[in-house]
Amino acid sequence: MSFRIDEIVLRRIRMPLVHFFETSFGRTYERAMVLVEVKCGGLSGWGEVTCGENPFYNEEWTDSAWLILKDFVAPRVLNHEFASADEVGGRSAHIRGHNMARGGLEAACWDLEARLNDTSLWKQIGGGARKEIPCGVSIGIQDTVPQLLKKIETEVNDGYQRIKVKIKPGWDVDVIREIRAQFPGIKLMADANSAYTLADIDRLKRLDEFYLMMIEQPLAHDEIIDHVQLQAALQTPICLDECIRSAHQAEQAIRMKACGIINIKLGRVGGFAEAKRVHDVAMAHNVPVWCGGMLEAGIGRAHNIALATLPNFVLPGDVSASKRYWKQDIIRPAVETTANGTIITRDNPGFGYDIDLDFLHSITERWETLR
Ligand code: OSB
Ligand code: MG
Repeated sequence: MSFRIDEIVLRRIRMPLVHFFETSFGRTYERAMVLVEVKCGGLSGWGEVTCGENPFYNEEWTDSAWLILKDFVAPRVLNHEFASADEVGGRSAHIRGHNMARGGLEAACWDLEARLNDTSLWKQIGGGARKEIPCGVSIGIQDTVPQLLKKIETEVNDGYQRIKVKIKPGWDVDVIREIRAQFPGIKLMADANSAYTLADIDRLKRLDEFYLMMIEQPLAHDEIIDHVQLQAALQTPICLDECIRSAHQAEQAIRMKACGIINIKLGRVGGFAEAKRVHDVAMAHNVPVWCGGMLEAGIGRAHNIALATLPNFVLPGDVSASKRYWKQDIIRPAVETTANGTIITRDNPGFGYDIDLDFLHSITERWETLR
């Protein structure tokens, strides 16, 4: 259904994590996020900008996203007639980078369009290949190996279908060996967030011994070609995360054999339209995909659930229960998993959950209405 955005509300919220999250690029204790509300007539669509608080995962951070949206994206989309949400990304495609800021607004428009059609977001994007999403967890670097083993045990007992651990030089081969000794049968993978170079090729080859499902983004965030060389030397499939910001890059990486698996993050590729194109390219080449996470609050989490109903999301993703991240989430009910490590999709309009507006107000530090 066509629509015109007459108002955009940006909100900056702050939420402490129940446990710090550490990757090769740093430790996060608290998230600061921008929420995007797009209004049309009496209805609102909601999106969440998924970037970090600092430009270490990619070039974006919370406050850059605010400025990009306010100064460069909002003026291009306000009062513009859209035939469908599919067209929204194109209005800001001339912006270099900043996909997560652009994607937060784009995703809000898909939610709005679903609500205008009185349908669920997963139907609106053409998903629905499964009613239950297979879930994995991403476990950060811990202070000690016993602490990590304890966390893995908790998540395995909760039913999660695969365990991902973060690695970096000095927290890799020996740690994975200890995990495998205690959990020989679990589906296990490692995510390096670009912490290695080709000079580490021998060290990375030692990981082959532990039959990991995949190793995620071992080399530089913008380096597809080096991954080709590494993949040729490894038995373990490489999964690209940071490197894949568009369907074009996905096609190149697959054609060059830089990876065997792709992690799709809604924000990293600039929204649902491009995420679907990445999904389609991978599927056409028999490359499985899974849904990545960025420590999302409820709105981003619900969007990821919708995305993961597309047919080629055949591997467990980093989409897990709200309570692993938050004492209280901004949506009701909170996202929960089944004993089998799945999330059951909801049929309610839009992203399918209610926003706890009172709680949202209490954690909003700044808001601005754009017309
Ligand atoms: O590389 O997948 C990543 C979190 C922040 C930044 C990058 C990544 C991650 C995660 C966490 O792995 C996934 C999640 O639980 O949301
Ligand atoms: Mg990753």
